[in-house]
Amino acid sequence: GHKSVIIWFTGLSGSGKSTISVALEKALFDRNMSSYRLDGDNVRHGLNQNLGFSPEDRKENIRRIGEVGKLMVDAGVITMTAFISPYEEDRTDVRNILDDGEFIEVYTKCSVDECENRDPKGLYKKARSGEIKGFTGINAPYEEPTNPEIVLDTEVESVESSVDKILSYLEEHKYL
Ligand code: GGZ
Repeated sequence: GHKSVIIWFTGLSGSGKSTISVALEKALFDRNMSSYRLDGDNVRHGLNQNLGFSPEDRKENIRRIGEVGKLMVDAGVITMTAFISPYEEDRTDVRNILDDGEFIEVYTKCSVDECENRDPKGLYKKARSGEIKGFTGINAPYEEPTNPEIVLDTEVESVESSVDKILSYLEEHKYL
C-alpha cells in the first residue's frame, strides 16, 4: 500500500517539471502504484481553458489544480502536478487545504539563462521579441519556494537521479 499525496512540482518553463514528473510516473507505475499526473495538457486545455496568464488567472489556475489534487488524494491516488505556480502564496494556499504530509513541494531549480538556452518550445525567444507578454522569468515574476521538501538542481542533476531523489524521499517518509 501507499499513502496518497500531491507531489507538487514548481519551477520555470523548461526547468524540467514535465520531464521529471513523466519519469516519476513511470517509476511509480512500475511499482504498481496508483498515480496520476496533472499538467497543462490535461488541465489548461479542459477545466481551465477559460484562464490565461495574468496574475489573477494564474492564481485561479493553481487554486483549481489544488482542489482537483485534493480530490485525487482523497481517492487514494499519488498525484503529480507540473505547473509553474510562480506565486509562493498560491502554493501555500494549496498546502493549507491539504492535511499535514499530503503536500510535497518539489522545486526544479534552474536559472533563467539555462531555461532560455534549452527553450524547447521557442517560447523564451517569443518572450524576448515581445510576441509573448508577461512570460515567467522574462517579464513576469517567479517566486522561489522558501521551504520546499525537495530541491532538484536540474542544471546539474540527471532526470534519473532526480527521480531517485524523489523516490528516496517517499520511502524515507513512508509514503511507499
Ligand atoms: C509562462 C507560459 C506563458 C506565460 C504560455 N508565462 O513550457 P510550457 O509553455 O509548456 O510551460 C508554460 C506553460 C505555463 O502554464 P502553467 O499553467 O504551468 O502556468 S502557471 O502555473 O503560472 O499558471 C509555457 C506556457 O504555459 N506559457 N504563456 N506568459 N508560461
